[in-house]
Amino acid sequence: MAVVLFIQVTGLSAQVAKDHYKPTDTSTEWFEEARFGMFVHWGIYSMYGAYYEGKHVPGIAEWIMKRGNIPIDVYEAQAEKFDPVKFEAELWAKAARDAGMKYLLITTKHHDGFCLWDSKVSDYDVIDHAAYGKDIIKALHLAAEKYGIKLALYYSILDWHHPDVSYHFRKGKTDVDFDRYIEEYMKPQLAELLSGQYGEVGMLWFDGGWENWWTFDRGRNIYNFVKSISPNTIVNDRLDKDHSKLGGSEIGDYITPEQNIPAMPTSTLKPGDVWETVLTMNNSWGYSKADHNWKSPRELIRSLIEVASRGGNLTLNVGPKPDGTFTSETTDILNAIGKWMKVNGEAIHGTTHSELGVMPWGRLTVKDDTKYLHVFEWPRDELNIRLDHWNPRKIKRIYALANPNKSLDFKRTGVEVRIKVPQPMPDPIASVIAIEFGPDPKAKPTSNQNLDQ
Ligand code: FHN
Repeated sequence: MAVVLFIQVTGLSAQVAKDHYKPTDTSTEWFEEARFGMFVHWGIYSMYGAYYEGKHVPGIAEWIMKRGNIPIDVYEAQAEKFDPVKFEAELWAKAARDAGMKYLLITTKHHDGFCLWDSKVSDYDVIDHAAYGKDIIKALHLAAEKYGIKLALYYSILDWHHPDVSYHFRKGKTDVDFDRYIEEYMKPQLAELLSGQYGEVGMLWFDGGWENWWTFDRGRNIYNFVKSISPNTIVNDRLDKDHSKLGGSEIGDYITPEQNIPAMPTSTLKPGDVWETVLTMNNSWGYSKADHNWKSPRELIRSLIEVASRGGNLTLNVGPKPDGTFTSETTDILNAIGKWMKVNGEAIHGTTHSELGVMPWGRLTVKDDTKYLHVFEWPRDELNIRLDHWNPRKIKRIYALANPNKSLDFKRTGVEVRIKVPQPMPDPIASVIAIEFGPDPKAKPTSNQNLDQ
């Protein structure tokens, strides 16, 4: 994608084309280093659990207000009862940390408009409106800090509750003003979230810009506003009117494919672009009593590997129950991923894609002078790999992450390396073999280097 910037030069417009997605200078280093994070969808919709008036409302559960046509006053009355007595921010942060996740992205305000922090420009929040009366974002900020993970905040552009933009629910209301919502509500709320009371917010994740009133200029205006308050906060690509073509957004610091792992490269997505796949554990983002379609740890761990091998992040969703606890399925999945990450996390964090691409036996990631071979199909005897880009003569050592002290025997024939693998496969989901190279691993072999051994 070509981002086109117009720069005023002595009164004349000079056009500068950038051929890289990232349009700002904001560093995304921590985010790329992280590679894995937790998304949390939690709010009043969690209380319904996809049921309204005793009936199941199909579709993603956080949309129940819209899908179930729940009137604003009924939803408000439900919100008054929000009292997650078992919520412990530290348990969430610890669960994320133990699963190998490096950031926690929470819905401060989803499409229903209810705010999980103490907003001064709204009474429709967890302090003023709900039984709970405590600032959830503050608790998560402190817990995230304690467990060494970054706090990231989701904010919905559209709002089914605010009088100026909730026309779906306030039929016939004509005195609406979209810019009033932006200037007098959205911006002050963002300023609250970025004021420092929740620490330095790692990233802001906008969503819901598909309604007609949202425009490219309004998106750019919000982007600049965020950067003017918190220049280090990275911002996703959804402030642009149309972010649906991956890498096609002209506003934002990173790309957010949803429920899919994009091919790499494509005409708009290139190695070096910063992107994140957001993925649910079952079908719904918010808690649903009806959704039992849980993905297996195997599928999710392999998705994490797939994403990392293409140079992206995985942000895996959790939909907590209304009392503030995770479902047992969620906890089991997080524990299984954590177990795998404890052994293999170094092959995910801080890695990037490998130019070698997809292997018949699995995937690859790269960090500094080490190549990580994520093996799905474990061979009976030897694992073969062609090192077209790196010099096999520079290999220092090969070992399995499950047993890093034991070096594995290997043979080199030309650019092909045959690694003798231990039996049985250390982890049937994916086992990682590290090939450690000496300095300058890409240097071409010299004429007197015999590659066969
Ligand atoms: O409508 C939302 C949905 O509820 C959920 O928040 C996801 C998360 O990426 N985003 C929107 C759909 O694109």
